[in-house]
Amino acid sequence: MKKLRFGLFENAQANDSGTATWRHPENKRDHFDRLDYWLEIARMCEDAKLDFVFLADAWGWSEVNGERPDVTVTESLDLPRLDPAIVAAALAASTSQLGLVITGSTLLEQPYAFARRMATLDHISKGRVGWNVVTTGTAETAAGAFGIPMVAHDDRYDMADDFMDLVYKLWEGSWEPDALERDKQGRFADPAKVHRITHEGPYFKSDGYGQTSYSPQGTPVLFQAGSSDRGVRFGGTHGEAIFLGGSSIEKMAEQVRGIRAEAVNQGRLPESIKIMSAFSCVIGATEAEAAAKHRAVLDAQDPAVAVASYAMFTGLDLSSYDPATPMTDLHTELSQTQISRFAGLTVGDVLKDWHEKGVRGTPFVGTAEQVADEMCMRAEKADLDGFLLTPLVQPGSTRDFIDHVLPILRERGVAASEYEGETLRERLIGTAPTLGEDHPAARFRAARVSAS
Ligand code: 9WY
Ligand code: RBF
Repeated sequence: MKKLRFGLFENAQANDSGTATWRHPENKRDHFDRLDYWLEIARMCEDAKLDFVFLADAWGWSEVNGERPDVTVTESLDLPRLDPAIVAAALAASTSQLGLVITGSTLLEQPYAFARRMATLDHISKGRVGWNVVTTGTAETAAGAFGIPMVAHDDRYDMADDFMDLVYKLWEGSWEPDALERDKQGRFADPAKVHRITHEGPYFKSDGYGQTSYSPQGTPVLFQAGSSDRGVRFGGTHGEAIFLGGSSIEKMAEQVRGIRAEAVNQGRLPESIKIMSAFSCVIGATEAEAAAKHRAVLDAQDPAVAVASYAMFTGLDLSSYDPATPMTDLHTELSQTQISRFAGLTVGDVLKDWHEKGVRGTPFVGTAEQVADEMCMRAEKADLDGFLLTPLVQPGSTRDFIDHVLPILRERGVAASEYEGETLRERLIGTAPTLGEDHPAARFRAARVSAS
């Protein structure tokens, strides 16, 4: 079996992923706005040689029929939160090897400024940065806050394709990798190697020079998590690492085949994309202890969270439907995955389930040995390259995984014990520090553009 990769899912807010476990007595996530919280998490991950910490982001919040329910604030559903790029910058200073992956929205960011921010992070972290490209699941409330029109789901992906072309030009085409000379007796940089870029796309325009020189990875490692049809097409085109929501093994195996086939359609090697499934677990010394721990997590949560939280991801008020309504009768322009993953279930089923799962799959509850068995089986049967650990209680859930499951996976030879390579791309994707020639960004490289 191949060596698996591991990342930790995090979020710079008190809760995440549609659940609200901040009240759990051992959960420290309510202090997400203190640097100490993040320093502890990053230290724990780097000491355990995890590949990266991932910070999700959504900008928006929950509204039900145009109103913000009080539970959004009383249980802290996406309000308040911090800026993940700034948290990542702080962690670049406190770590030396851990990958730092942040979510960035192609709907809400300004590509010229965003390209500079990501390149800055890549420089100061010496090539440890990744970008989870999202079109933003909470597009409606976020668009209102930004004062821009709402853009429909698939149109947001067209916009994202245009955004990518522009940032590729800035990262790959403006400064050649050897433009900087920093020679006090000579010159700082070679003018022949700093190119003007122009972009006249359907959504974005730019004319000028990238402000950052070529960073260690050029383009940050590109992550993608969209599992709608249009999202998979986008991921197969641009993604280097793809997150799956974590469902049944059969469904994941089908998704993995679809993603690899899409990569081939786009002229890329199927194995050039690393696919990582989200995975939550509750670990105990015995099954009974694990089950009791899981119950304590569920009991810490206010049941009123479910309706508001589902509305945040889809804009739909599930409590207003007949519980017998098939989920496939619903439609959203926000996160379509949150409808399609429930095919075959009813509105009533989902309302019951959401409290336990939110946007994640069902947590796996058992002993460390059972968790390790489950992970190996999922990886093998669904052809996964690794897991995105989605903790229920922090730092406890991650600590449990590191202390009890990781040693078993190491013993079985499926988890690395040391960091190999310098940059995140070398470690995670297993290639050179910069993008390969089969990636669409390569067509914007300065040398190629000036030769044509
Ligand atoms: C996240 C993980 O509808 P899609 O499934 O194509 O605009 C829709 C877009 O938000 C979603 O795409 C998708 O990218 C949702 N998504 C995530 C999905 C998964 C499976 C593991 C992490 C995700 N992280 N959407 C984010 C995120 O941080 N922000 C976001 O808006
Ligand atoms: N965020 C979305 O906006 N839409 C999604 O469909 C979505 N699905 C997710 C699935 C999993 C398994 C995980 C771990 C995260 C997902 N997220 C999604 C990201 C994240 O939880 C969210 O954007 C938070 O910032 C909101 O609490």
